[in-house]
Amino acid sequence: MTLDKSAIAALAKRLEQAETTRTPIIKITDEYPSLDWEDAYAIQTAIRDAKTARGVRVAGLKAGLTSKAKMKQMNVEEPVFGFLCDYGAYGDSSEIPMDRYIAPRIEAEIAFVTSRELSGPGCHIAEVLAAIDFVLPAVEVLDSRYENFRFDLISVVADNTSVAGFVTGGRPRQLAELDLPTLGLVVEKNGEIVEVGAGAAVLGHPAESVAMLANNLGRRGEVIPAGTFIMSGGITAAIGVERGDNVTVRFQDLGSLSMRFV
Ligand code: OOG
Ligand code: MG
Repeated sequence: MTLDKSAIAALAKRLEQAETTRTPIIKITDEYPSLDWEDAYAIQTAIRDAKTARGVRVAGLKAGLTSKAKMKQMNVEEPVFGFLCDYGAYGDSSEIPMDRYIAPRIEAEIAFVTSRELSGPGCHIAEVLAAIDFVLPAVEVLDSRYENFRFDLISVVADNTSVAGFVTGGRPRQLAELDLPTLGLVVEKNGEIVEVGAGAAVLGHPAESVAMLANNLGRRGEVIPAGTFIMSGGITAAIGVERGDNVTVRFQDLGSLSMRFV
């Protein structure tokens, strides 16, 4: 930890303002080159606390940069973790207003809802599998608060891992009915196939990223409560969207999700 409380609070405020005013900022490590992981998660937590104090509900948790495609796209090597907000939730066939975002991107993910608490350190995939209530398809809407998506891992963690929203619904299924590593999906933009992928893109098995999330939270004195909606990380590279774009993701066994950017 390199920053004191007031510096953490000031950076949290700067990032939240960038989100609410849709005005991108220079990545924070340009100003504070020695920021570490602890600083980054402390800033993210300060953003969460400011939001919940205003009545925002945390709608779930997420892992990111869990696939080789995403790590390569973002030029980073480690997963990151963040939280989802109630105001970012969209159902299937939603219209998503472009004016809420700076430069949104979308990516396809497998999501879970848990039926019991998961905690780290020491959480492993078998515990996660035992705690999955059901599996559902999801699309994450990302929007970096940094200019031109220029960021590093520390900056992106502080920016709540670029969370902007999420679309979910589709056909929820029991884990035992599915083979998650071979579960395929097709991403279409305006009727054209733009990405294809399978669950194994996420750390070999998407439940693996939930174990990593529990272990990351454990280091910060937090747990994944029972009943948590968790996005396990992008299977495909994120694709940019513009006003008028229609996106449909077809998931094997989990139905499909559609959205229109307006
Ligand atoms: C960082 C967030 C990555 C994922 O699923 O890989 C992420 C970004 O790409 O802006 O959510
Ligand atoms: Mg994601």
